Order: sequence, then structure tokens, then C-alpha cells
Amino acid sequence: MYNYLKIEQDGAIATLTISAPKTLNALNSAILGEIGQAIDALPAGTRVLIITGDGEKSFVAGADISEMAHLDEGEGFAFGKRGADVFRKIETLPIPVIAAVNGFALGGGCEIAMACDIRICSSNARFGQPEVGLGIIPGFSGTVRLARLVGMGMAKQLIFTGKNIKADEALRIGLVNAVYEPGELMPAAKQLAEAISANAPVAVAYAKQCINDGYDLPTAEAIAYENRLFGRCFATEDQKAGMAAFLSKGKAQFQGK
Ligand code: CO8
Repeated sequence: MYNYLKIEQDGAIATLTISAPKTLNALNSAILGEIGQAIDALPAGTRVLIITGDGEKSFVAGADISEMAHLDEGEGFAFGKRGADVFRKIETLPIPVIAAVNGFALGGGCEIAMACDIRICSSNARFGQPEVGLGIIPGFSGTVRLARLVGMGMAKQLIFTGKNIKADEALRIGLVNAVYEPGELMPAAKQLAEAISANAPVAVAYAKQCINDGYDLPTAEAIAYENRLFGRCFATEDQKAGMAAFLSKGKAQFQGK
């Protein structure tokens, strides 16, 4: 069904593996299109999406430089927008998305990881925004999300120098939440996904929405926004089930309603 993706569904957990081995999983227009399609086609009942790259060397080695090399201004704008739109789709998906970064996450690779909610990586992962060395800037929203994730000073250093950083440095600056040995990365991603998917899906979705949207709002508006969604939780069956289970010392089976 897809030329560049492998999709695996394990109960409520979907795994999307980007697979373009000849270019270390670099993102061309076709792959970006397939990622958008795959996200739209996630089965109902999916509670967590994991995104990773095929092989042990690279997560995503950036946008495809051979495709970008001959673009003019209008085409460059369109290519950037195409990636940015797909990544925004990931960011605003109502379920959490975990990036399991299994190697190079450069340029567009670092940017797709940053569009995910949680990043974990293998000890051989390398992160970087090397675009200025190619005569461009991060164009899949990297200037926006890197500064929000690691602060302006560190984002500017990484983007202006174009230098790669190793997994331990990515952990130190808060770009990833944890580092694993390569063979332990996917089991750890699945374990994290399972822990999330045992919780009330609507509540998890509201929490994601509050954190994402609230981040850009003035504090008082963000608090009012949270207050509205907190109230809405009490209109769900899962809130009744979750609290009843607690009071009867049982465990709720959440239905996502
Ligand atoms: N695009 C196209 N092909 C690539 C890319 C890429 N990003 N990365 C690797 N490849 C290809 C190589 O050309 C090579 O192909 P071939 O075998 O035909 O020569 C193959 O993958 C294997 O790569 P290497 O031989 O280079 O492998 P190494 O182990 O020596 O090096 C690296 C691995 C360090 C990852 C190296 O390949 C590299 O530096 N790649 C480019 C990394 C990069 O600069 N990425 C950023 C690209 S720019 C970007 O992502 C911008 C995003 C915003 C776009 C906005 C649009 C307007």
C-alpha cells in the first residue's frame, strides 16, 4: 500500500516506520505525502502512534537534498509548506506521538521528531539542523520548535553552527527524554506507549490540547482554556469509570468515550 512506509498495528498502538534505505530515510515529497495519508488512515481505537526509521543507522537523514537541489523560490516555499503541514498534522493529532529516534535525525529528521510529543533515542542517535551549510534554513518548522524545546540560545547555536550533537547531549539539553541501547529502543517506546494507552484517551487528548495550545496563550487565557477542558472531562464515561474504579479499588477499562 505504501512505497516508503511500514505500518504495524499492535492493539491500540500503531508504529509508522519510514523506510527509504538508499537515502537513509530522507524525506522526499512522496514520503511526506504517504506520512500524511497514513496518519489520516490510522484505525479508530489507536491510542498512541510511534514514529521510527528503518534500519539501525538512521531515523531520517533530513529532507531529500537531491529533490531540493533544483527548486526555485516558489517550489522551495511549496516544499517547505508540504513538510510543515504534515508535521503540524502530527503535532495536532488527538493521540500522543512518540518519536523513537534510531540514528541520524538531521534537518527534516530532527524536525519531524520535534513535531512528536515525546522523543526517545538510541545511544547512536545524532541530532542536528545542518541546513545553513546547504544555503537554506530549517524549513519544516525547526526554527519554531527547536527554540520552544531547548530555549532560544541553544536553538540558535545548533542552527547557526549546523553541528550535530550526540544522544547524551540531546538528553542534557532536553531534546530527548531518554537514551537506550539500540536493541532496547523499540521495546522502551512500546512500553511507554502501553503506559499511555492504559489511560483515558479523551483525557489524554485534552491534556495534549491544553499543553500545546496553552503554551502559546497568555497565562490567564491558558488557565481558562484548561478549565474548560477539565470541565468537559466530567461529560465523559471514562471519568465516571476511572473514579468509580478508584473508589472500589479496581482498575478502569477506558472506552475512550
Ligand atoms: N538527502 C538525499 N540523500 C541523502 C540524504 C539526504 N538528506 N542523506 C543521505 N543521503 C544519501 C547519500 O547521498 C548517500 O547516497 P549514495 O549512496 O547514492 O551516495 C546515501 O544516502 C548514504 O549516505 P552517506 O554515504 O552520506 O552515508 P554516511 O554514513 O557517510 O553519512 C550522513 C551519513 C552524515 C547522514 C550523511 O549522509 C549526511 O550528511 N546526509 C545529509 C544530512 C543533511 O544535511 N540533512 C539535512 C538536509 S536539509 C533539510 O532537512 C531541510 C529540511 C527543511 C526543508 C525545507 C524545504 C524548503
